[in-house]
This record gives sequence, C-alpha cells and structure tokens, in this order.
Amino acid sequence: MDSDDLLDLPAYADEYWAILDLIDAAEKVAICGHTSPDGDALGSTLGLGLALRGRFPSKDITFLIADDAPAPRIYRFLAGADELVPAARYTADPDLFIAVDCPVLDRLADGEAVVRRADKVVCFDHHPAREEFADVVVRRPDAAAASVLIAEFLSFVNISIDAAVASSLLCGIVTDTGRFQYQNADPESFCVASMLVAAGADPARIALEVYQSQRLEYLKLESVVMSRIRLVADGRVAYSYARAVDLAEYGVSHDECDGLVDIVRSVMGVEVCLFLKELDNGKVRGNLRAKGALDVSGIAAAFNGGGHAAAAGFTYEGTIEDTLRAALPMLIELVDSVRDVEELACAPNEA
Ligand SMILES: [Mn+2]
Repeated sequence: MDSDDLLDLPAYADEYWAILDLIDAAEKVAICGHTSPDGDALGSTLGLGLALRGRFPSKDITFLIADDAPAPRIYRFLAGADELVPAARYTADPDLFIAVDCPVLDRLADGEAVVRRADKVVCFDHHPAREEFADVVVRRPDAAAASVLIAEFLSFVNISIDAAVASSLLCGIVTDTGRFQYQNADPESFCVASMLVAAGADPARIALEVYQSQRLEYLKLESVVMSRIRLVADGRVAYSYARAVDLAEYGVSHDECDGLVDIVRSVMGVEVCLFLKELDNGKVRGNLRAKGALDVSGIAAAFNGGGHAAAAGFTYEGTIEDTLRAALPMLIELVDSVRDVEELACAPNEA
C-alpha cells in the first residue's frame, strides 16, 4: 500500500462533514436536480434521497423534480421515481435544500422558489459555475457525474449504499459518460461504478430501461434526424435538427430527444456537432458535442447556455435557420482554430 492509499481523503472532506452536520440538524430536507432532468439529475436526486431516508428514517425528505412534468419515461424504473414531487407543488419551507447536478439557480426552474424559502442550501455539482448560490458547495468539474460526488459523499460519511441507491447513482454515471464512451469516462468513474455494482446496482437493467426500450415512433424520428445530417468544414462539423412539427407528427415528447445528438456525433471524422430541437415557444434548444479535446462549452456560454467541454447546451430565441446562422460559424471557427489535428487527438481529455 502506498501513501496515496493511506491518505485517501477526498478533496471536499471538510464540506462533506459540514453537509452531514446540516442534514443532521435539519428536519425537512428537499433534494432537486436541474430542469429537463437527465439520468444524472434524477439518479443523484434519488440516490442521495433514498440513502438519506435509510439513514434518517424520521426526517421529512422530499425528492423534487424541477419542472411541473413527470420524469422522463426511461428513468421511471428508478426506485423512488414514483415519489418525485414537482417543485411547484411543494409548499413547505425546508430546513435544508440540496441541489444536485445544477450550477445555476435558474436551472432549478420551479425549485428556485423552494431554494429561496430554505434555511440552508447545499450544492453537489460537476458543472463549471460563474457564481455559487449555496451555503456549502461541492463542485468538481473534473467529476464525470454528480452521482460520482454523491457516491463519494455517502461512502466518506458512512451512509450505507443499498442496491436501490447504487442503481440510481450508477444510472447517473452511465448516462453522463454516454455508457463510458465520452471523454469524461475516467478511472474514478469506473472505480465508483465498480463499487456501486458491488453494492447491488444492476447495470443490465439500466441499459435495458434507458437504451433498449425506445418507442418505435422515436426511432422513426431518429431516422428523420439522421437523414438531415449535414457536414461542413471538410466534414469536421456536423449538424441536424428536429422541428416541432416532426415531434408532433411522430408523437415524440421533448424529453425523449436527449439521445438524438449522439446520432449526429457518431459520423466518422466529425469533431464537433450540433443538434437543434425546435421548442413550442419560438425558441430552439441546441445540444453541442465534441469528440477529442475540443471545448464546446464556450460556444454554449456565448448563447447564455452552459455545460462541459465535451457536452454543452443552450437555448436560442428564433428559428432553426436563425440558430444555425448564429452557431455554425462558431463551430467552424472552433475546428479551424486547431491546426494540428493529430496532436489534438492525442491530447489528454479535459472533460
Ligand atoms: Mn450531470
């Protein structure tokens, strides 16, 4: 055993103890992830929530969902998903609000009002943030998922991780790493995943529910998005889109479209890609992805969005065409800014 094993203190050890104290002192606890929740937002909410209920059975611990909408169908198999309460319908003033997987207040949607009524606020997150809104913050942009941080916290303060907690957290890691295929799939994510599987998480069930249970209507929409993929900048930039009428025609809901950007990303030779989805309110949601070491978070930030180097997003007011006119030149400039492609492909990842 080398000294690293002996000194295995997480970077946020002080914060973890402070958070445990806040939980100890609280009677009413509300936990909430970001709006339009993905597998990590829900997995870290439910994983943390179920673990805290196990340890503190007499506390009033509520699992919130930021929007006044049900959780996406593919995540409803997670234990506790049927107990998610839309934040707009939560009327209590919690002693403690725990935000997970969310870097800014307004991404908490209806949860923002609950934060303002809370006595204390804690944040576990892995997105870069411009400013903090919580009293105690665990923010590690190098962590693959917020679920990694929740697993680390629970282990460090000795709160037990049962099979249901482990499956929720593993769902967060599997989805945020794109099934361990993105640049953020680092040794820590595999190590924590291994620990969670040992604790009873069921990776086959997660894969079945999240990736092998698409509705045929969705797959037909996917084929339309695929047929529209266009390449620019010598094939280094790809984009495609889905219009509101496409979603209506195929009967696909917005929350089912999260995987469509990966279809665009999968084209050989593409370094950065953009998938646009027309919303019903005259706005367009843009999803950006990068392969290799290019950083698309700056482009998202230029449109007041956010995210990571390899995966980021933004909302634009206008049509699909307006958004393409605004965003494509930035994507082309980004790939053109890198002359030595070979060197880039070998650079250490920065996700
Ligand atoms: Mn996340």
